[in-house]
Formats: sequence, C-alpha cells, structure tokens
Amino acid sequence: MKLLILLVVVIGLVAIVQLAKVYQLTSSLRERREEDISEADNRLNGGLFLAFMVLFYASVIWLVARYGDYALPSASLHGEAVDTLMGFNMAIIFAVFFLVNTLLFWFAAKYYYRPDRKAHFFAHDNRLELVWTVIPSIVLAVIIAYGLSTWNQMTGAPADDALRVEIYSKQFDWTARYPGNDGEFGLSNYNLITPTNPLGIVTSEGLEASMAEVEKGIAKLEKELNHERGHLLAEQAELEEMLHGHDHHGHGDHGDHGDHGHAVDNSAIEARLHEIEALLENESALTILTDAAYEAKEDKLNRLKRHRQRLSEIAEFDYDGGLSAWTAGNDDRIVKGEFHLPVGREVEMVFRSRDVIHSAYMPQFRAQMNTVPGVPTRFKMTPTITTDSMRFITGDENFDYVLLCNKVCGAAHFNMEMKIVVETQEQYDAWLKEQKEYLVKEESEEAPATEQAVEVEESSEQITAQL
Ligand SMILES: [Cu+2]
Repeated sequence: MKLLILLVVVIGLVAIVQLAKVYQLTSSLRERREEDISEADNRLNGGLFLAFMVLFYASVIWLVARYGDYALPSASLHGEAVDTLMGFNMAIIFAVFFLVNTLLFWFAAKYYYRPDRKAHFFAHDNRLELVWTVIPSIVLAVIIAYGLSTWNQMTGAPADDALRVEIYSKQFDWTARYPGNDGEFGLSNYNLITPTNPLGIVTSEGLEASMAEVEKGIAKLEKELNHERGHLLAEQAELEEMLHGHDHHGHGDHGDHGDHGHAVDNSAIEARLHEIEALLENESALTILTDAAYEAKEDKLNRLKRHRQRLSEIAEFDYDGGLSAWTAGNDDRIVKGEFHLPVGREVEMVFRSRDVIHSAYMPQFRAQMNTVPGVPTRFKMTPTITTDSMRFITGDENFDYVLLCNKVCGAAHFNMEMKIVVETQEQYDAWLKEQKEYLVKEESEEAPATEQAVEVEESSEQITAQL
C-alpha cells in the first residue's frame, strides 16, 4: 500500500515536470518570453490567495471545534481560573491570527500587479511605529500580569489545614507519600535509596544499617584486593628488587646513594616482605583476579567509599516544632499504583524526582508541574468533584482521574501513570488508615531497617551510575 502511494507520488511529480516542459515549449512556439506574465495570470494568483485563505480558516476552525476543548469539566478549584486564563489567551491569539492573515491574503489578492498602477512608498511613519509597538506591549503586559496572578494563586502558601502529599517520580513510575500523624515528611536522601526504601527516607536505624552494609562491603573488597595473588607476587618482586639494589650497594654504576635513610626504608620493606610471605602461605585466603576484574573491584571500592562519605554527611536536625527530621519519616505512608485525595480540601503537592525531569500532569485538575532531581517543586490545588460524581457527570462508569508523566523521559515514559481517587473525607480517612506506616515499631522487634539495607551495595552502585 505504502509502495503504491509512493509510486503515485513519483509518477505525479514526473507528470508535473513533463507538463512544465510542454508549457515551456508552447511558450517558445507562441514566441512569448517566459518572464512575461499576463494580467490574467496575476488575477488568477490573487484569487488563489483568497481561496487559500478561506480553506485555511475553514481547516483551523474545524480543528478548534473538533479538538480545541477539554473533554471534561475541570475538577479543581483553580481549574476554573486556568480555563479562564487559557480562554483569554486564546481569544487574543485568534483575534491577532485572523487579523494578520486576512490582511496578508487580502492585500495579496487586491493589489496584484497591474502595469498601470503605481505603488505608494513611504520609508517611515512614527505614528505607525508607535501603534504597533505600544499596543502589543500593553497586550503582552496584560497577559503576563494576568498569568502571573493565576500562577501565584496556585503556588502561593497553602492553608494551615492543607493536606500534604509528596509525589515522587522515577523512571518509570510514581510514588505518593503522606506525612503521617505528625504532619511532617521524614527527611529523604538519595544515598539511602534501596529496593525497600525507594524514597530514601532517613531514619537513625536505616542510616546505621546502610552504613554497616557499606562498611561490610568495603571490608570485603579490601580483603579481596589485599589478598590478590598476582598483585602480591608483583609487589614482592618489586620490593625484593629494591632490597637487592641496596644489598649490592657500592657495586655497579649506581653506587652513590646516601646510606642513612635507606636503613630505615629497608626495615620497612623487609617487614612488608614478611607480611607478603605470610599472606602467600595462607593459600585459602588468596584470591586470583584478572587485571580487569581487579580494576573493577577497585572502582567499586572507591564508589563505596564515596557512598560512605556521603552517608556520614547526612545531618540530623529538627523541624520547626522540634520534631526530628530523622524520626518524622517513621509514620510516613507510602503508596503506589493509586493515591487518594479528599474532596473540597486544599492539597499541597510536593514533587521530587530521582533520576531525570518528569512532569506531573493531572489533566482533569488542570494541574501540571515539572519534577526535577535535587529541586523539590510544589503547588496547591483543591479537588472539587469526587471520582463517583465525575463518573456520573461523564456517564462513564470506568472513569478515573489520572496522574501522567508529560515529559518524554525515556523508553517506558508512556507507562508512567497513576490513578487518583477523589472521595469524601470519611472515605479518605478510612483508606489512609489502611496504608501501612513506613516503620511500624509495635508490630515486631526486627527492624525493617535491616531489610532495607540489604542490597544497599548494588543499589548504591546503580545510583552512582546514574549520577
Ligand atoms: Cu517520566
């Protein structure tokens, strides 16, 4: 089919070229120069300009009528403001669009070239300059001021009783976090991210466990590297060479080294040689690695050391109420797949990202915010229609609010979607109670923190790789 279309296009092009040749030939037969264009030609072209304008406008109007509107009523308080702002901007844009294009095509049609008519030329007109500088300036200033005031409404300080929810993005899913009874999110740090602590929430136990795990990894690697047979043999040979050189001190060409310092050096070298000998004798502890493997392990060791350094830099501090940032996370509730919001209550949303810039887009709430690694972003919104009501309004019983990623962030970008359920405060409270707290102490004595540290080695590597 595609081949057929291609064939038709190619043949069409060939036909046009041939027609042009025929036209050229007939003109030369009629002894008319090709540059001579009759008034009829000009009139035709002028008319075509107008025809094109009509078709152009028709297609634009059709597109706007067909696709230009949001399919759903806005479901948040500021959604109305956003829609009004959008309408205001589009009205200005369309007015300018029709004005400019009408002038463009209509002038082209009206003033097509006629030999008996002379164009009036003027180089400069101050009033004209003033008009087309001042009017757009005023219009733009109004658009900016109006837009900023709407923006400030959405990003201003939240109400005291506002609910807080953190939306966390990573390739390729969303996680929502609720701050728990203390109302504060626990501190989070990417160095503590593990499969069981995907947000990197900082707790004393988690930090200790991570540190212990990193120390263990460092010790294991250091032991492996220090017992590598090939490297021990090479070092032994090198040291013996040095000793050998000193033993034959005075013989040969390089005899004039100072004596005093070397006596000390020699004893250190000998001590190390004894050590190496002992290590080499203990064959069961020896490792044998290729150069590449040895280097890879060295890299890994350095990465772990850097990781240890960063872990040690995580500082403990208190939030305003005196709540420790390291314990605030214990009762945080972390949910995936879907998250719930109570209707009619202001929500302050805080956005974080682990890896790249994503964009949290909630089309029905007319809300969108980039999520940026290292820079938390936020806005507030108030959902006004519950999921159930919206299902009734749309007549679609399967309707759901969604959070989408609106930034092409990688291979599975299309898959970044999370369901949002808007419900009454009572339903929301009941749902939240079912979500388990991050660290539930009373349930068992074994701290989830130790689990969470498992595989810290691998995940820290992944993170370093991502950095
Ligand atoms: Cu994304």
